[in-house]
Amino acid sequence: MADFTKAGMQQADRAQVSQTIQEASAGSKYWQHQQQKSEKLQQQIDQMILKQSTFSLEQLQQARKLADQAVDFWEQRRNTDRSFLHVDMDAFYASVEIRDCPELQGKPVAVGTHAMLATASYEARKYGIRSAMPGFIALKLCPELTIIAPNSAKYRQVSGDIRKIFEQYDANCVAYSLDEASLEITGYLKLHPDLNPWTTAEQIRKQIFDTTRLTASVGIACSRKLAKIASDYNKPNGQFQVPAQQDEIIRFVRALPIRKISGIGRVTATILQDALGIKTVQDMYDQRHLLQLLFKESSFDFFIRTTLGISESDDVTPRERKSISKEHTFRPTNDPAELLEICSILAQQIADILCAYRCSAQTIGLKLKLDSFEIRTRARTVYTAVYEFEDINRIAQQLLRKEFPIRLRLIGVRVSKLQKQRLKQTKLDDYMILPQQDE
Ligand code: DCP
Ligand code: MG
Repeated sequence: MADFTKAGMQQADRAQVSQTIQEASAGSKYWQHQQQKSEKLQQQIDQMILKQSTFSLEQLQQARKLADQAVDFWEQRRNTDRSFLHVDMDAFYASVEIRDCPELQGKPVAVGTHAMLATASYEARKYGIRSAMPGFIALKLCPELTIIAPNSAKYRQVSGDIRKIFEQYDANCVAYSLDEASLEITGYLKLHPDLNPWTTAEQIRKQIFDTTRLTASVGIACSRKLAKIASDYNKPNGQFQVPAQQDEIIRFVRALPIRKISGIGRVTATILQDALGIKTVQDMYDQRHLLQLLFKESSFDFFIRTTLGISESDDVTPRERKSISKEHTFRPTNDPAELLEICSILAQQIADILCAYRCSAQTIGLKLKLDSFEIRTRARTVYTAVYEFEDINRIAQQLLRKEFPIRLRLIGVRVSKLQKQRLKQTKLDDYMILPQQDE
């Protein structure tokens, strides 16, 4: 199902896009499996509805009291003194390609392959085309679409250039991918009293454009998470500020559909909506007593903080990441070339993230979902941590080749044992494989 909450997708004809995808995704096993999955989810929802009907008035009142105490607890810890910008390039790969080939200006353009698109220009999004969609389906939605093969080296060059700009504002800026970073500008603003968060965002966007001829969108807020959400508000080529005041923050978050909150995925959203009627963050706040009764403490706490727009922490040392993974679901195939291609696109995505994080990985793993839905994992640990696309791809493809012949519907690539340094791989390392434990 296409994700119409993505920027630029609002104009697409939903019914027609869904129909085209369904027709092209023929293969009843997929739908059968979706069906089973939703039956299980439905049971969970039914149980929750049943449980709700057993609560006494006293229990509900007590739960409301506890929920309000949690609200007070977090309100006392609210901090609106810090300023964050979340910068995200617009239709990144596609914009780079259009910049370098002006005939494409104003035309629907996607970057990727027959098997999978990495992204699409805003022009292409009007047709419902988006990242992770197979190129052949995109061409059905829009036959005049131009699909360009990814040029990773170019995107990294731009990523390095914008990174240098970000570091002028925050030496500890956090990059989440090649095109997206979070900056704390609290310190910068103290040194530049003539600027404010809004004008600083304008200045950064101008600097990015002058350096790269590309546009970016910026979210401005007093927490990283709010800034990220805000970065999507005036996309493309815009900026949006959540004022650093308690009432404004609450107004902003309460209006959001719960799916816009990072940490609330499809399953949680379905449960909240179907069992509790929660569609927006305001609904979540209104039902806080039920959330207190039905969910475990840590989830409840997360929901309460969400309704207040309060992050757990905005400090730079986020929980050290243990692994990075990317996966892709597709129409089942046993075509070795197609499987190797998908594997290689995922290896590229992982390499890009490692590049943004400036780290390397010692273990490279594969997750394979067979046509039968059986899941297999394979992994390999090498002596010297790797980070280049070529190295990750070679190891991932070796693992995949060993499984041939195989008919798959999903491939995932996962790297773990992350290291904070990047040492050049030597040829010798290929032969120095550490004893293997499948993770
Ligand atoms: N990307 C990818 N595969 C995905 C998602 C993204 O290869 N499933 C790549 C291509 C994108 C880049 O990462 O250009 C940045 O991802 P974004 O989610 O920021 O998407 P865009 O920058 O393309 O579009 P937007 O304007 O919505 O930010
Ligand atoms: Mg982007």
